[in-house]
Amino acid sequence: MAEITKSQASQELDKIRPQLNSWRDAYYTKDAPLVEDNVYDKLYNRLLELEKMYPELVTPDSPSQEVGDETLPDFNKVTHDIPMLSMGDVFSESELAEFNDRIEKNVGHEVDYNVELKIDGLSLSLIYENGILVQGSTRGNGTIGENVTENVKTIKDIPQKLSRPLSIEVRGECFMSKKEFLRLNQERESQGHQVFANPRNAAAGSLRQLDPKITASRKLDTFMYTIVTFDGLEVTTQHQALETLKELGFNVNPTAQVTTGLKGVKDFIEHYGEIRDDLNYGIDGVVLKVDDLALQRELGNTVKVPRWEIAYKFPPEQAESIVHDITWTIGRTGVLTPTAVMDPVSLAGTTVSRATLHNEDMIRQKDIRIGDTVLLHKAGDIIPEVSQVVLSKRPADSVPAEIPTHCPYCGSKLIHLEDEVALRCINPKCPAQVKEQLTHFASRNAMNIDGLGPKIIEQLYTKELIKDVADLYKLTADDLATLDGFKEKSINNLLTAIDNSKTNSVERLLFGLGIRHVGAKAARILAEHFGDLDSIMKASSEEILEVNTMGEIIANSISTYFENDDVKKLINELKSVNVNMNFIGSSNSNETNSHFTDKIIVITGTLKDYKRSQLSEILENLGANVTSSVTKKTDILIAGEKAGSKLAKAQKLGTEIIDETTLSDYLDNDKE
Ligand code: 1X8
Repeated sequence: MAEITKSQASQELDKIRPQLNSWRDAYYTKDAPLVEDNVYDKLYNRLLELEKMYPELVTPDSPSQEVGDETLPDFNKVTHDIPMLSMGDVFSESELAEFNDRIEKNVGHEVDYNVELKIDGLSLSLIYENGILVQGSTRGNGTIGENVTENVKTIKDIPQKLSRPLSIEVRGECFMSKKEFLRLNQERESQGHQVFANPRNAAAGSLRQLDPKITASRKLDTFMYTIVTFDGLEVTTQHQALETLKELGFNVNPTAQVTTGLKGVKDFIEHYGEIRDDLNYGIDGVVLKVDDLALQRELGNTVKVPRWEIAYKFPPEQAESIVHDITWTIGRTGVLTPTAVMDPVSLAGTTVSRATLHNEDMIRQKDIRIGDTVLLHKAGDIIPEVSQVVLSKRPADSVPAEIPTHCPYCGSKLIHLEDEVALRCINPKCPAQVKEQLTHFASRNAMNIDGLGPKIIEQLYTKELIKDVADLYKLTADDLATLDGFKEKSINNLLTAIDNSKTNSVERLLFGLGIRHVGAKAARILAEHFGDLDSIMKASSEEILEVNTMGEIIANSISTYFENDDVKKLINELKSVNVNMNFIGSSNSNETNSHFTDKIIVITGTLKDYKRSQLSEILENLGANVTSSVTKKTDILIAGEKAGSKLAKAQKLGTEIIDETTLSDYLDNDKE
């Protein structure tokens, strides 16, 4: 590193500190980061470097002097009697070896480590009295955290009562699964709300809610990993602590291993570095803990971090590409979403050529322009995103990206509803929106019309054979014969599928209409409660509010929707073509059901048509649980080419084994 003078260092520090503080504020108090972790880390490390060079320049309010995290002003505070420390981190195997050397020198011999995954969530402390949950709190600044007890009580995998009447404090990580994160963001995007940048921010934003109902509506999970006070428990090692936590009723991450010295650590890091895309939760590294608790106490803590544990952080997976275009796609509720179209690059296991830019604000904040070279990463290991523009590579003639003022599909003026960040087209006849609505109506969880996907809808709409969902039921064989590639068999199949959908239980119709805020689940609850569509249409917002879990937003949205004369006309047309308007019951419900629903699935070998992470996502969306190793519990092994030991094991256990062709057949049946 180049030496710099004290006055240069001081000038640089004056720039770095406010920058870091504003990033920290956005990250911790607003749960909306402005930059990627590694961009923050890099500047933070520069701060440490300069302060190390000139310790006299350290100020009491420097970001380096804080333990981390802030608390929201609206929450009651709790004091952590035993501080929730952060952890030292290292970024290379050589630094890991230095950590191990220090320990061995201190102790005088090799030690056992418990190696655990570092979960990308937020730390949580839980206090039980006589086995009953009495307090849940966030880490806050390590000493003072936020009291989130009522919110914590809505998290399903946290026991309200332990299997034994102990008075103890335990700690762990609260996180949102990738699947729930995708669901929540889809919902938020369609409602015009700002999407969460990654599962960790979504978890923080969901836990740190003044209204516990909101926390309850977002599925949060936990992995607990520390017993802080033992209340007579006979536990002498970290791995016993994990076993005990499990016995007491907590969710414990199943991957932890004990290893002597650093022997097994490299393999552990390598393995989970490779399969992290396949896990349903985000991890950002691996934690090494001295296994022997007595030894932990002996080693003690420095001012900020324990000496007996360290986090190895995975390197960020990044790639560079050039933005050729920024396109705006429209959803069925009229929200326009910008996407950067780029040269294809390989990033964390998949080829990426598009990245969502979420909304106008993000384009402005990051000043992303056509022609820019950008750094890409995957948010929460899944969604390709632009981290930042490489300004040094910006062309001289570059101009800021244009934000459309009119709908690219119908030309109507775009607006922001209330104080939404999203740009919306509010023309109900906008062809792009209508096509999206038709596609939604036919989709699996709605009317489930097999074979009626976006491409066919596009043709039907362009040929003016359909303009709304009622027209689907008036299509004839002659109409369908005009579609590309449609012959007798395909015509009959589609007509039968459309005809069959008339007998669906009414929640499918209710969801398929695409009423704002009415998801598949709300539709089912309403259908079950009211029994038929007429009763729902007649219900006042007050009557809807009386239904369990329905809030004001849904209630108002439903009554407003059905007040509309065009909607009334549409429902009458659907009635006249005999679309069922009654609740039939769960056998015909809109819950996903496929060959893979509720199955525990392992994927192995090389697949031709699917990236592993994409396939995992598809299967998880069908309700499957994709795991990494074959055990007695595994229901299905999907075996690609060159499948090795996992295939042998599945054969031995008699597990159902599916090759790629069979897989495609099942998925084709499940589609649309
Ligand atoms: C933070 C985390 C720890 C563990 C997993 N995920 C984390 N984010 C673990 O110990 N398995 S420990 C920790 C901390 O001490 N700050």
